[in-house]
Amino acid sequence: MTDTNDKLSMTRRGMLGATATGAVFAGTGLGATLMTAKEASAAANASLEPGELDDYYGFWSSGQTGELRILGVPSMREFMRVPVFNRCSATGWGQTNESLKILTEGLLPETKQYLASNNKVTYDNGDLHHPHMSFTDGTYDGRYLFMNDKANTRVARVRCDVMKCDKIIEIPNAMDIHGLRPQKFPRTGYVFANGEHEAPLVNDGKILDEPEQYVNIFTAIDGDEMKVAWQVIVSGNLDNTDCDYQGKYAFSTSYNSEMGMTLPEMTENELDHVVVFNLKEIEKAIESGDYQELNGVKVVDGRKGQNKNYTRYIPIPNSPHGVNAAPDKQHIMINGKLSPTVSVIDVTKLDDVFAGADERSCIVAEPELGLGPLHTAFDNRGNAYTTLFLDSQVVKWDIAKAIQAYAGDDVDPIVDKVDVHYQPGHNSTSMGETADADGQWLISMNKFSKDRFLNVGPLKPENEQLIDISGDKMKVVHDGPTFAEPHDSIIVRRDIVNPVNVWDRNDVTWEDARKQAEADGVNLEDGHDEIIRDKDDPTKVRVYMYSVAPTFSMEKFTVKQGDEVTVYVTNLDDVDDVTHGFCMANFGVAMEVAPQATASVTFVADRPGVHWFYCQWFCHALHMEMRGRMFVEPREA
Ligand code: RUQ
Ligand code: CUA
Repeated sequence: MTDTNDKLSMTRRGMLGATATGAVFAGTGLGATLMTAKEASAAANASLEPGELDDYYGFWSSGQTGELRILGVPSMREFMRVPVFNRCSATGWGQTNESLKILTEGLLPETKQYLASNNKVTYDNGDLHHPHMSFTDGTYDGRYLFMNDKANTRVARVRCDVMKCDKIIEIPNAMDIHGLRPQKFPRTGYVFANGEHEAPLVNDGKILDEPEQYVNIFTAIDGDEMKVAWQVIVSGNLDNTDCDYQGKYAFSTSYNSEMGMTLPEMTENELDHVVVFNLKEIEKAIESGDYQELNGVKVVDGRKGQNKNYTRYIPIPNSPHGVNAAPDKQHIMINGKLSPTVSVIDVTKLDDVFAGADERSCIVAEPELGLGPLHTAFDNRGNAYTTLFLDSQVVKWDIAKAIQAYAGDDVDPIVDKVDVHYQPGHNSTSMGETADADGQWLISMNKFSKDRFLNVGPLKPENEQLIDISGDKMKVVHDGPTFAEPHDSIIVRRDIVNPVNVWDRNDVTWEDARKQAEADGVNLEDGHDEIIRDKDDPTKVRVYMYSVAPTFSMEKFTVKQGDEVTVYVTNLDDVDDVTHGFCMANFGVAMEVAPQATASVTFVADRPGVHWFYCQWFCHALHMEMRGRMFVEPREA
């Protein structure tokens, strides 16, 4: 057993007694390793006893899987998968009427048309990179999580009270939303979203090889309304974004300032830039009418050379990637990627830059850290932690010392380096992207796992490592394999997140079902059991039933072949954790119905005969018996 494994196998309870002695023997039997009490207690905290609760919620993206995941930190146990941009077999996300409403109502008209021509009503894939929580006064407020879909240019919101997605909007004019961050101050407020890829401003098939006609689009979304507030046209591809703690500026890294289409063209220049957006000036432009309206959105021109105060382009070494605001509320880290440096912007110097000072005058440090810096996270002691993709390391560095070194002092800002396995992309620290950073844990999200786990074939999991950063030295304490492909995560103190245990019967999620039931004279709030044939369209049948473990209220119902059937199931159990499901076997229909929720699904009953529906969520000792029959009478000849 390795040193680390020995430590992890120690229990927190065991350690509590042991720490008093000052030093303890980790592991059992011969070959035990001596470690200090502090090390031991830190390592022990990473392993929880069965039944013990984590200190933090981790919200994870899932990349091309398209869902949001909830993990516990430090245990790294996965608690839940929240479907967002994907189709979920278990919950019926992408099939229930309630989810289809959310998945379709924010799509652009031309997208709906395109999908219809492919016999679809919505996309069933997505590429979710960046989950971020809403803020109030510079720290998480537990209201919402926002996330991007790079694959189909969407932004989604998840309600933290029920941990379900409630809004998805497609962003017009932009191509492929990548970087995303909520406004930190005074509150969210805006959600900033970067269009990654450039396109002709009017992209109607008339322009291909005229690079000067291509633009990129930065979008500010109203996070309360989930509507686009405004957009800015910029020069260069937008990668990641973040904003200050003053509510004045947002930042986007931009590679390909050349606006090239091929790799050699895109990496020609020595310098790319970070675009700084002046929120007040842009809002003024919207008020005063200095915008064009494109697809219903007010779009401000912030391209280079416009000589307006909407944007500034700060030269940064070639191809910067991550942007991270430090909890000191003053410094913004621009991660070099192709350059071994992180460029540090001092936000207090930006007013001068907008007043005409040299663009680079806001750079107060540019430490050389190692190869392939991608993202930076923070503790509450003035340190930054940057992932080095090419070096497969995380480097811990002192922000104040980096500033002194840039000013000419002979100091080395690098405090520590640790090997990670392998090729890290994002990292995140506990509360590290808020003013309440607490310097306890760091997750290194590594793109390759190679030899860290049993081989599962050519497609391997990613590896996320938990690193204890509470001491001077970083310490890797846990490997966590994950499936395709979490990019980013946030680690939120558990007292901030307070989901409910059962749904409120008045929840807005099934508003349409409630209205339909009302029109049909059915009371969803109590025992009900009705089959309603639509008066205007007699091929439409609505079946209302409820569930109380271990039965559906309906033992059988009859429809005609070819009927369009909508089944509404209301779960009248109000007991914590008694979720039912409704699966119509051989009809490709299944959905989750959580306690006190109503869910509905529509299908065409085009298979005559007896068909069983059953509860597909284990709910009771008699769960297998929780079933009923749909009888489909053959179409009259
Ligand atoms: S980006 S690995 Cu999609 Cu967040 Cu940097
Ligand atoms: Cu209800 Cu299983």
